[in-house]
Amino acid sequence: MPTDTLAKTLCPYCGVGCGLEVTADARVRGDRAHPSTLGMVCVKGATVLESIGKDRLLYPMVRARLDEPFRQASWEEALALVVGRLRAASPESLCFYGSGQFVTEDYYVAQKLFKGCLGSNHIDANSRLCMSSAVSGYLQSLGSDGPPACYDDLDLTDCAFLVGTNTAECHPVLFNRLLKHRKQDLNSRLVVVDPRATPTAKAADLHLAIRPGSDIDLFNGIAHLILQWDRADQRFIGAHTQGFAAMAEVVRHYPPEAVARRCGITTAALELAARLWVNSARVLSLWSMGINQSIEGTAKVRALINLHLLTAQIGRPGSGPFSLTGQPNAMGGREAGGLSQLLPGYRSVADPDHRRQVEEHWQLPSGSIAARPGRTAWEMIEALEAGAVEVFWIAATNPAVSLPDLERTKAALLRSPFTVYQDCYYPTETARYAHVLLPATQWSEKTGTMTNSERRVTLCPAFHPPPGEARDDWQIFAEVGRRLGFAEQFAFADAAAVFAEFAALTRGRPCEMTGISHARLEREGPLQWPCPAGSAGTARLYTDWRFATPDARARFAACHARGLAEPPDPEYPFVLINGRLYGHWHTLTRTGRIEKLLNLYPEPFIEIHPRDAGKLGLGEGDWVEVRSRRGAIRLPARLTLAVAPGTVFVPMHWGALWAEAAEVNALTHPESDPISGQPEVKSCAVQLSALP
Ligand SMILES: Nc1nc2c(c(=O)[nH]1)N[C@H]1C(S)=C(S)[C@@H](COP(=O)(O)OP(=O)(O)OC[C@H]3O[C@@H](n4cnc5c(=O)[nH]c(N)nc54)[C@H](O)[C@@H]3O)O[C@H]1N2
Ligand SMILES: Nc1nc2c(c(=O)[nH]1)N[C@H]1C(S)=C(S)[C@@H](COP(=O)(O)OP(=O)(O)OC[C@H]3O[C@@H](n4cnc5c(=O)[nH]c(N)nc54)[C@H](O)[C@@H]3O)O[C@H]1N2
Ligand code: SF4
Ligand SMILES: [Mo]
Repeated sequence: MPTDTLAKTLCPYCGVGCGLEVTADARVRGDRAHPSTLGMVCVKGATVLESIGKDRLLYPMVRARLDEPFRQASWEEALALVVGRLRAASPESLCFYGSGQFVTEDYYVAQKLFKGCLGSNHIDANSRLCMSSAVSGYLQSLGSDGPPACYDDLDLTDCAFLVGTNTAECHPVLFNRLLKHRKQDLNSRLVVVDPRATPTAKAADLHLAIRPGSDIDLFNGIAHLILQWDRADQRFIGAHTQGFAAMAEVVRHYPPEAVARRCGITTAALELAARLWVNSARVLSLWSMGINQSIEGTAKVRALINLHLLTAQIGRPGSGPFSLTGQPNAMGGREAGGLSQLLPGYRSVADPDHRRQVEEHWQLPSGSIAARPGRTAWEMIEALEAGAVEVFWIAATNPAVSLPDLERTKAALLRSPFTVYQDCYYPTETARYAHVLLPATQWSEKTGTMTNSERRVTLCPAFHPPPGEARDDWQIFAEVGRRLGFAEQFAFADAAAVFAEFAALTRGRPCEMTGISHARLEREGPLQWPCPAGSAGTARLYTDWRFATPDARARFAACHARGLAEPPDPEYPFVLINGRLYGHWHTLTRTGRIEKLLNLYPEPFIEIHPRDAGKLGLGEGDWVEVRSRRGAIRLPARLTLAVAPGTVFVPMHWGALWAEAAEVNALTHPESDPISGQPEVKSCAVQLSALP
């Protein structure tokens, strides 16, 4: 370690998971020794320290009613209040909503408390809005969750196929790595599938600007051509897959002309994409929210994996399906069982053997864990509406900005008889809906592990003292557990002990981490799972083409395209899509407090095609009212060819604290994928009108 280094850690923003070094004089630089990112960082990682000390929630606060002001309380008083409410409530009436910004230790202790000790599976996370469709897509197609590829594959691929990901802005370090590879290997190609000409799309060899929601048409159309050209790998298909015939029957109905028409692209572009796929020795597909956030997100993921299975583009260097994880530790969340249908170690609550294994590990009586998957994030909102919730505990997420249909969401939050909100900052939009605020430490103040998109686990040590009376999230859950009478279950000495107990529960599972401990991570640096004891970690999954299904065969999916849940119509003629900007993070709790980043992006806006703007009489900078069936917002117009006529784009970042009437989720709807439970927050139908 360089002598001026105070700590080595991981960037707490996106799922790239860049290794960082923090210096004694509070500078941040890339950690060249971190195997995932070799010293690279983007502007968010480089400036993260500037947000850590600002506007912190320093002590617990309580109030009896939402229309009263908060008053400062001691931890003793706040915890007694929370524990009393938990004791009085039935498991069915408890809901916990957490986050991919927890460390794995937070996640694990929360699962133990809720699913184990309190007997409630109603514990979900914002990953439901994020990676949930990738989880179910991997599970159904490959037999288990877990991205099969690794970052080295970015340097080895002949064709990177980027779908519904604005990698240049959202996973910038990986994008730069792809660009560097393309410079060095002049034969490698970059294909981008995105309705909007994002900075990612602008760098592509081929940009397919498909209509929002037409991804399955595209994937099935490519599969159709692969079969028509007789370019499927029949040996691989025969030996390692199931379900080929049913898939082939479906894609028969996706001839190029019809597909091109539905996607709004030319047949030539479609054929070129298919040719690039079949003529490249190694194809790597990367995807993110343009795929997952959809009522058919699971099917989108699976239709994309179909292409890999058709051509044996998996389990080999430079190839494979590769979901780009959103949050820094959404991966760790999945490992620790952080969705309402999961248990730690990639187990599911619906499986009696899995429940028994976890109950034994937790030393809880058989039957402690409920057999039914709990509520998803949106189902918790519906439960609030139905008056079925006694305690709603929210931590490390800001649902009063990030959940869909905000008017409904906020009305539901107002109905909660008792909401606990555990965050680092104050104010946030969600604090308005809380009865109890619990101050949490954040990155740099607590020790824990995070897993990045390539399954690599990094230790993030505490190197700042906690501000005020803030406590680590897992410590708060453990203290509540002890007060509820589970002294033995929550007797952890430190975060390393939490990790050790969790890792032991992954033995023999796809995400095995029994070879990983805090001590080893500190000594040897980050490690990639599966990593059984004695292992040096694993770069790629399925290299022997044995998949995680009972018969070791991967599954083709036979799925027709459904399209958008809310397509445009004469009354709401525009499709609104939304997403992220390079310098901002989600609901601005950190980046809104960093001057440099605010100056880069001072205010929200709406992108409109000049032809649409002309029809509406709008010029650059003119104010527009954007209205959906659920709400309306007001934004200045940006005229650009980046969106097609009929489509508009709005960034997701600005909540009520940061701009007036600019919340994109005032417009979105909660229609969700029936398999993954992931809402289609990516798009909805809107009407536009010029404001005076
Ligand atoms: N700068 C920055 N980086 C981040 C984050 C951040 O807040 N700021 N957040 C992190 C998190 S949690 C996440 S989940 C990721 C998200 O990373 P991305 O998914 O890359 O980000 P988004 O901008 O939400 O959406 C990606 C793209 O989907 C496109 N899209 C919309 N509809 C469709 C469609 O029907 N089909 C296709 N193919 N594309 C469509 C949009 O035009 C957009 O360009 O970013 C992570 N990284
Ligand atoms: N329309 C639309 N809506 C979306 C999306 C979209 O693309 N479009 N994307 C969705 C996706 S992919 C995501 S991931 C969500 C993100 O949405 P949110 O999860 O609401 O976003 P954040 O602003 O990251 O909120 C994280 C909160 O956790 C706090 N925090 C940070 N670290 C810690 C910690 O260690 N402990 C505790 N207790 N608190 C901490 C921060 O202060 C902040 O308040 O938004 C979703 N909503
Ligand atoms: S690419 Fe992601 S992980 Fe890396 S520095 Fe930027 S925000 Fe942090
Ligand atoms: Mo996300």
